[in-house]
Amino acid sequence: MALRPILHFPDPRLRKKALEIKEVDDNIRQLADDMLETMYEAPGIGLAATQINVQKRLVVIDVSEDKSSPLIFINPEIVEQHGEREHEEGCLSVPESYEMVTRADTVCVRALDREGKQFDLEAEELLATCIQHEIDHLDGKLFVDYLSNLKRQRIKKRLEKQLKQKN
Ligand code: GNR
Ligand code: NI
Repeated sequence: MALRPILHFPDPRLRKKALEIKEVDDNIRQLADDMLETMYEAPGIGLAATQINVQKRLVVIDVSEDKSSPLIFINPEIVEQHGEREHEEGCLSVPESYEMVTRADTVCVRALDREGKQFDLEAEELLATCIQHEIDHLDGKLFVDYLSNLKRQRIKKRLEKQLKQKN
């Protein structure tokens, strides 16, 4: 197991599109375990491989209260979606920003599990929001892209300033 550093907006590597995983092997399972460890340590409720600079379509999520329900999604796709709902979002790649984002209310996601077996999952509430947020990461998209240019610029300036102070 290993912790992996998380990229921060506006790092251009967060804009790369992740590639389909052709075979679910031990390397992919190891990557998923590292991502879960990194997510729990952060702490966060989800993590996409893009956030740790790996261009593979792999997402981990745990929205349970006691962090007892790790979910792994390989090559996730939304195959059905219904309604609209606003929810406050944050992102480990955009520290200390929390903003309302409108997304689908419920989704059906299709993915492969850690054995490479396909499954469908109906999601609502926080899980539905999180799945959409994570699939966006795989496509190089961030929740700040749904905000006004002004808000996004403010967040960018703040994070760039923080980065300079650290270096
Ligand atoms: O930890 C996280 N919380 C969260 C809250 C509302 C909507 C989405 C999220 S995902 C985020 C972790 C993260 O950045 N995943 O990419
Ligand atoms: Ni995120």
